[in-house]
Amino acid sequence: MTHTVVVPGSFDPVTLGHLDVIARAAALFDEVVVAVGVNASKRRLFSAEERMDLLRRACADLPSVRVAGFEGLVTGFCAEIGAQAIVKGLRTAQDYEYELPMAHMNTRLTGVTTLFLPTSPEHAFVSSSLVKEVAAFGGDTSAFLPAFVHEALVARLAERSA
Ligand code: COD
Repeated sequence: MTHTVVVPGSFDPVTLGHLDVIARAAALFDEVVVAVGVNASKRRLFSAEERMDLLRRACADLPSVRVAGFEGLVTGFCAEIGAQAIVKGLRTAQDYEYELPMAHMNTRLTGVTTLFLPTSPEHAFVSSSLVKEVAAFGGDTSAFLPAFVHEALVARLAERSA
């Protein structure tokens, strides 16, 4: 039996913290589908296509990882592709408190199980939103992102402020 897991997120943009979780999931399961939430009502810095493109480049050296977009509930996407589990990264106790009710709800909805992987300590404070905030005020975020994502972020923020 092939074990397929879904790593869902906004990935606006993908960080080294996300990639750490994706790579560790890839080492544990046959197939990892990185699922990018395409929620039209939410304002994002990067479009869904851009976020998926950056993720594909970032995961190019992980052959068992593929990137897809999903709309609606993550449970619906898992059922559609036959995934056995959802994998989430846990950075802090707040992440756990936020994620646990979602994990229970998702199991209640379709039976899908959520697995939590603790973040590597060096990435525990990294989030897309914090990285965007630091970059927007001119701080150096290159240590938290793949080089081409850092370039895309700096370019996008420059466009926005022009
Ligand atoms: N280290 C490790 N893990 C990290 C790091 C880091 N530095 N940064 C983020 N992560 C993990 C997060 O904990 C999360 O598990 C994942 O990476 C994605 O993070 P983000 O910030 O890109 O994505 P979110 O949290 O905005 O994604 C939200 C979803 C799209 C997954 C969620 O809203 C969702 O499932 N939406 C669909 C509707 C749905 O099904 N809702 C649930 C109802 S119960």
